Amino acid sequence: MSDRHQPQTDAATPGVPPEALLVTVAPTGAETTKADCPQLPTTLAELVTAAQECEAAGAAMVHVHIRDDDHRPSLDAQRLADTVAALHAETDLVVQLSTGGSVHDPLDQRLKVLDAAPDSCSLTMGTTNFGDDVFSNPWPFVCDLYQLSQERQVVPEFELFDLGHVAALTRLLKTYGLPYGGKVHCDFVMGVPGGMPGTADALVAGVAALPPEVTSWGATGIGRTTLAVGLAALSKGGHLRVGMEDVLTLARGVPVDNNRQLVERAVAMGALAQRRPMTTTEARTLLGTRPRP
Ligand code: KMH
Ligand code: ZN
Repeated sequence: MSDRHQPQTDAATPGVPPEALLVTVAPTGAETTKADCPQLPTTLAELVTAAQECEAAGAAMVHVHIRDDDHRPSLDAQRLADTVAALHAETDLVVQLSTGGSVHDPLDQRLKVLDAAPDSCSLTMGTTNFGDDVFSNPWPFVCDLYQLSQERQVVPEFELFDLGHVAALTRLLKTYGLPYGGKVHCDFVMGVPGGMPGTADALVAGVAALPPEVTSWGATGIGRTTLAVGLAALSKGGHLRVGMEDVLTLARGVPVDNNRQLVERAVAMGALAQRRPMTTTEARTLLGTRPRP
């Protein structure tokens, strides 16, 4: 079999051994309410505590959505800047701000997220039906956000909700070149109602279609697809994202109490696959982020 479409994994990144597993935690998200899930970390203090616990459990990156004083999703510039500063002060995690926001956030505000100078930002590669809503990512917006990330030296994590998003990533890299730092990391976000299913078959198809510029990839399965996607990602040599943004139960009828539980489970799954949690230093090398402030 030709390796033309084999993903280049961490083995290709000097300083990051192949057994190192990047565990990203997405502790909050934008779509679950505090009323529905009081244990969701929505205040800055709760977020920092969750991040510290997850770092101790083996996470190396945090994917961040913030909330306002009423626990509603927010893209407030000062809050975002304060959040990045607090996470840098209190943890060594790679801080990735969501530019996806909530399904209701306007595109111009989502571009301004980069003003908070995170290490990394999410960058979704196309519009997706998202349950009963639409997660809007028109091509011109994707291009604007990508070029802004290059200018601001923020490393994007390309979010792939569908196979078409992989083709869009190929087109983006061809048109605008490599991200700041020269590495290309993407994350398959699977099992969203409207996106690709959270199955091993879908992951295999997505990985096979990745452009050769990709240097690392991870996956997350929404809801009950979390285990199937996580196990499939490990068996394909990928990395893992977990967290209460993506799943709120540990098993049918068993609620997640905190994000640390999900990171611990990801680390345990990785251990079965003879992978060990990546250090934050290795994660910065893998992703090509700026040196820590
Ligand atoms: N809240 C979803 C509509 C991202 O963070 O970039 C989008 C999302 C993706 O969570
Ligand atoms: Zn998100």
